[in-house]
Amino acid sequence: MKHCLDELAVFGGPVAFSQPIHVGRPNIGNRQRFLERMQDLLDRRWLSNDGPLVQEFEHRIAEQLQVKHCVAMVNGTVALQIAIRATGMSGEILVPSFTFIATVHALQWQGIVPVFCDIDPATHTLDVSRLESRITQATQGIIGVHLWGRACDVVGIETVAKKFNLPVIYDAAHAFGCTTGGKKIGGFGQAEVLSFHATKFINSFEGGAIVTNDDSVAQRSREMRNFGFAGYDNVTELGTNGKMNEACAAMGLTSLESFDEFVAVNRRNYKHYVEKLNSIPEISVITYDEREHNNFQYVVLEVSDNLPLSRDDLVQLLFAENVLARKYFYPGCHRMEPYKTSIPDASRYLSETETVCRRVLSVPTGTATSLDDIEQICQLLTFCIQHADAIGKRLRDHAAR
Ligand code: T4K
Repeated sequence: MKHCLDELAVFGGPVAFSQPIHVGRPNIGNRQRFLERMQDLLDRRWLSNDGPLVQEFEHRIAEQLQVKHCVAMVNGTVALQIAIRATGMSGEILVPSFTFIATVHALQWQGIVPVFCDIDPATHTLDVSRLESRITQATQGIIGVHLWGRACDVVGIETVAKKFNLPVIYDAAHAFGCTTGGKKIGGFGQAEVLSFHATKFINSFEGGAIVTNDDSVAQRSREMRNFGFAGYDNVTELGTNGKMNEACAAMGLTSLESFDEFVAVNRRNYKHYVEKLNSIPEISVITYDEREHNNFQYVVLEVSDNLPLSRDDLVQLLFAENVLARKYFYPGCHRMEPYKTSIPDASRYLSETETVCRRVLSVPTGTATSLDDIEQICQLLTFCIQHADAIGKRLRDHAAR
């Protein structure tokens, strides 16, 4: 608890946390179960290439999401690249700029031109009312991103897609276990793509998956992840190595067994942040629709522009205290290379993206973050906001020296 400005670490006071408190600290499930699975896979001497644990992982995910097919992948980025090819996307594809860079790189990596569309500032996902105005003769598809696990306007997107006969893929890297309109995310569009990276609430160290109800997309994805092999000695098209290995599947399966516990902890943490911060008008915590299933994987704050302290000042203050809050997804993909150079005028039509990028702040959560940690983080934020004028002035004096 800080009582005066001199006690802030940024001004030489004691650091609030002796160890860094990260956003994205992995959730670890039952160690014993994981180690048993590792022993089994070593005994079996089947380490990769569509092994039994990968098949079981795929089966569990398809069952949980009520989709016909799940094709496990080495990571979410390669899963996106393969989904884009397997659905026949080319030319120009509409995509939000307010997403993790992997969504857009997955297109560019294959020579596809991303065309950025602005977001709705209330949902942080594609603004469907602006989608049509970005469509041209060259448009070949749409990628929506269910950011923070909050679904895009799937109905609106599908309506536009139908009108222009465009395939749709959803980047559901954040949305495992979430619903929209009571329906599980996973079965929308031609395919949806999941990530099981270490920082995701269900993790397989590194991992991802394509989930789809389309038999042909599933079949092509399966072959493409295995160099294009359609059987021994028979390659039918361009493929890559996108296979998940057995150790990752062992972690994924173990992690899945703790699904309910991880969601409960995330939910508890999220509620605690809301309770502690809701009296501060300059900070709002993004909301989750209580009628839906949410995984609460991200706790995202929006810092008001009407504050003498900017979001970046708060990040500086928190980092000094060993709270490694993140500015996901600042500055927007359009302000990063190669898009900054190839689409230099993008900010002209991405005003909401730019505003949201300036405000967002992801704070630590997950099973490695205790309620006590959250209490202290909220106290720090509250202290900083209460003394925003004086802290802002002193930060700028320091910077000017
Ligand atoms: N689409 C979207 C919308 C995504 O958000 C992502 C990934 C993808 C697609 C692609 O999926 P993958 O190909 O990754 O499966 C992290 C993750 O690496 C990335 O998976 C995630 N999104 C993104 C939002 O966050 P960075 O560059 O911020 O990660 P990094 O290394 O800074 O780690 C984040 C924090 O987690 C650090 O403070 C340290 C902590 N950490 C991390 C790891 C790996 C740990 O404590 N232990 C660990 O093992 O991207």
